[in-house]
Amino acid sequence: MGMADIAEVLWNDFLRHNPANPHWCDRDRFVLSNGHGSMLIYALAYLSGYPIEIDELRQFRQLGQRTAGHPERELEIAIETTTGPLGQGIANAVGMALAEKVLAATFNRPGGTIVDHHTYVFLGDGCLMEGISHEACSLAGTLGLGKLIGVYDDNAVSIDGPTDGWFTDDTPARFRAYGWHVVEDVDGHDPVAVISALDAARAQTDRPSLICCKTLIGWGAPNKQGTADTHGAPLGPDEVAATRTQIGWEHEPFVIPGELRDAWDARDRGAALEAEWQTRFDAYAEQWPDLAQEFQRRASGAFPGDWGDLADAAIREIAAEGKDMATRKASLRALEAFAPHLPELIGGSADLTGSNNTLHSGSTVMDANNAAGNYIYFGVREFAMAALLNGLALHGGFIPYGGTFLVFSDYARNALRMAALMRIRSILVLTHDSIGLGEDGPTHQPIEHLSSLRAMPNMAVWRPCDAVETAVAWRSAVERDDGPTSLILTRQGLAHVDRTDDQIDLAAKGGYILLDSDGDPELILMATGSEVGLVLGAARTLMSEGVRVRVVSMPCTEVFDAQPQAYRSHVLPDNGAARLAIEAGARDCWWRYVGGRGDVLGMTSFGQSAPGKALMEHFGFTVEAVAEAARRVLGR
Ligand SMILES: Cc1ncc(C[n+]2csc(CCOP(=O)(O)OP(=O)(O)O)c2C)c(N)n1
Ligand SMILES: [Mg+2]
Repeated sequence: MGMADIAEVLWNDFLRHNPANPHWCDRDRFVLSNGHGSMLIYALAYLSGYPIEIDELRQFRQLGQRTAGHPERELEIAIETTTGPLGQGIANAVGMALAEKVLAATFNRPGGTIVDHHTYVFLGDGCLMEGISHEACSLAGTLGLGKLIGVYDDNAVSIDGPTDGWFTDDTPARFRAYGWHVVEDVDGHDPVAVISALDAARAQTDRPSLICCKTLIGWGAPNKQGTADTHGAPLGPDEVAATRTQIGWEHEPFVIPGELRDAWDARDRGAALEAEWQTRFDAYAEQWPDLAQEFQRRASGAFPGDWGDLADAAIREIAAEGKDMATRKASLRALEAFAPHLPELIGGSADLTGSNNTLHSGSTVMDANNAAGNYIYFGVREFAMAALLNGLALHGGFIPYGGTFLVFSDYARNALRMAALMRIRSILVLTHDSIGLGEDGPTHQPIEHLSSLRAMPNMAVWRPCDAVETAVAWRSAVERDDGPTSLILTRQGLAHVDRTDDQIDLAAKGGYILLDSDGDPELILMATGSEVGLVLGAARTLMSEGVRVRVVSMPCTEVFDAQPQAYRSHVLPDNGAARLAIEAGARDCWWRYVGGRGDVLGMTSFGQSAPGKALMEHFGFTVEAVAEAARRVLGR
């Protein structure tokens, strides 16, 4: 209710969208970062003519309804992103505005403008209190995202009451310090004031704008407006009746008079806007046919026609090179192989470019002076980086990736969760993956991170053991179009593993037999990443002692778990073999693979500061310790 007046102005007088085609690539983006006000967006979608029934609004927050308490991504009804967790909507919006700026600089030509839209975002006190708003808005200012327009719902209330006890920032000064254009002291209930503020914001093309609107929460409810009581709780029948009187609304609940609906209906206007764009695009395609085709490919998310063959050839080439290297270096090798064929790859690092190896030779830096880049220095902003990746992916036209140390995935974690929930293709390059990183010590050594990322539904976690598996992991991440991937990579060097062509293909199944004895295995050793080499060494020792050993490399448990039962039980047969899993991280997720007779070698404490090799030995990650544990599970 408090933002309805602003929304009415924005949606009726400014927003360029087409309710009949929510996928139109040059539509303005609208994000409700204060997503708890989700009834507002459902109402806007309904009134504008999106395919949503009034009955769905009636069924607000009921099981199976699209009108959830906080919306999921639901493009059909104008919902661009999930905005339940405060602060992430504004960060997603920064990613969307970034996407627009880069695409425009890449594809627009003099006299041929095909990318030209705004990103509007509503945000509240909660979004501004959250730290991520600092990370994201600071970067948006530096990058000069001129088509990003934020509208701040300055109602001085959050759930616990009037905010003067916990939120007294000078928000306009804060945003000016970020390099934003700020329109202050706008009466959010005065349409004329809101129109002129939006006009002023749109006139700014080289920096983002924040419009600070003073509003009354629960506007129109005579006894409750302005108080935290209206934040989420129903007004109750008496206050609803009083509100009806106050605003002069005489119609039955959920009945919208025809003339009002007609006035709101944006379908004709939207169709005309898209048709005008289509005419522009057709003229562009006449003049720049190749660019137009590439734009359409990017916008639709299709791969280049020969992608499959190119990817196969690249992986075979990396296998033929047979090089020992850290998997973080192998990640760069894979990027070098794939990026030339996938200009939609856009990436960066949270100030660890040299450590994460995210800058490939085809990278050009995107900054305020060069919008047509594909590499972003995100600065030390892990959470914003992950949320911006989500925004880039949601916008379309990009496959985004971002790097940091695995241990700092915690900082980014809720944005990773949103990527998984919204089925967003974002790729996290998470290096320095265990105590094996060494001297930086336990603050930098991830322990529980692998298990906790694997516990996240729909997050694919790959921990490859050499350059070949790393390339396979990158390919899988890129080709996955229904969720994010975490690539977990070592700092330290790892040995190349020889494989047959079949084994290279099987690696894409997430788990496969890397080494096998003749006959039924009596012992199955499984490992990921840096521990695969140890397991291979131990297997050879045990084989020389006459043990029938199988080694399973399990770079991605999620992908392995999704294989047909027949394949899984071929790799891990239920034949009574003793099983041992080894991973230099928390042991939690391995018990389900080792069975009652099995054991897991992993970490049960934090690490220590020492050279990586010394730590691996200290914590029992040696060939001899693996062989010893194997003899134990075998009962020898
Ligand atoms: C990250 C996060 N923390 C907590 C919440 C729970 N929550 C939802 S709304 C809200 C208060 C937000 O205040 P404000 O943005 O001022 O919203 P208003 O009440 O003014 O609409 C809180 C704490 C949340 N959704 N996300
Ligand atoms: Mg508020």
